[in-house]
Amino acid sequence: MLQSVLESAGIQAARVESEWWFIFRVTTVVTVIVLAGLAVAVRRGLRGRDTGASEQRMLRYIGIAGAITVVILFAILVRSIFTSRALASERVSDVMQIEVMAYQWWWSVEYQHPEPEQRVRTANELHIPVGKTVAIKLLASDVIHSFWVPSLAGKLDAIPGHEAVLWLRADRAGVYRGQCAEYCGFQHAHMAFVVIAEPPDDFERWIQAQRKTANQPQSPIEQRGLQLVQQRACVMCHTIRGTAAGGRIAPDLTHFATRSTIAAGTLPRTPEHVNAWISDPQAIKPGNRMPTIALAPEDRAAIVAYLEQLR
Ligand code: HEC
Ligand SMILES: [Cu+2]
Repeated sequence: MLQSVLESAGIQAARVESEWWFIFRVTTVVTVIVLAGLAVAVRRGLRGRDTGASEQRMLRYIGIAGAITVVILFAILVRSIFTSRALASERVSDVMQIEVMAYQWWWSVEYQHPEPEQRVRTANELHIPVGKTVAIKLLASDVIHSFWVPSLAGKLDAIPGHEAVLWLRADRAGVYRGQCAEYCGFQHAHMAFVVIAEPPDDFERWIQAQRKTANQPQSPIEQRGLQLVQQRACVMCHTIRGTAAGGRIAPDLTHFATRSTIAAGTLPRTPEHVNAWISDPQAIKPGNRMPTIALAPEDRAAIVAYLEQLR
């Protein structure tokens, strides 16, 4: 799993990386020259040798150094402007639209489609086809967050009441980790996500599967799990398409068991972790917006069995 500006896997990220290397090289050279100058001055000073320079010559040196500094800063500015323009030029007309809504402290992901029933909603995990430009429409429901997948694109703030768009393209298949990059409260550090870039065929298969309504539970324990989910408060916050659960303020669970983590990258999705989460979400991610709901252990086990077959 990649999460580094210096391991770019797409055209936008490659431009940011090349900008990073430019600034790094220039500032390294400047640092070396300044330190060398300092060393020379210190040696001369220790030997008690006068520089022999008149005040006028000193002023001239300072003037020259100042001018070089301005030129270097200007060069960095000009290059940054060209990088920004190049990033803007990657905007093509044939894009895939994904709406991402940031919540304290997780991400809701919705694949747009002209027909509402073809839209797909998931959480904390984006699948994208390799080589296709994706326009991510970024929204925030509460406070300011920032969407950042270092290997694929630069950061973009998600601001309540404001719609921002981030363009990215993955040129290599892989799993790229992202993270909220704007302090947004207590669990800001547990607000991660993954972007899975896969060949277009795999992506197509994935999205077709996600469009389906939730699997019908088969075994008695799974059926009991569904019953419990529909009777308890879960339905007020979570959606499971094809059931009575239609809440919109928590991660969509329709295909919950296809995801690799729970609670925005906090834990891998294993039955044990899901059980622990439902038993006491506040112990795992203190302050998060899911309340602890009292459930008998066998009821909890039934809910976990049901959730784990939501493939
Ligand atoms: C008041 C709203 C609310 C209720 C009620 C609620 N949840 Fe949640 N649930 C959330 C929120 C919000 C999250 C995301 C927390 C986070 O990651 O910060 C969540 C996360 C989860 C997750 C992890 C999902 C993922 O993909 O990360 C599972 C599983 C889950 N809830 C199951 C349940 C079950 C089962 C019930 C009923 C017993 C329930 N929830 C009741 C709000 C709620
Ligand atoms: Cu955040």
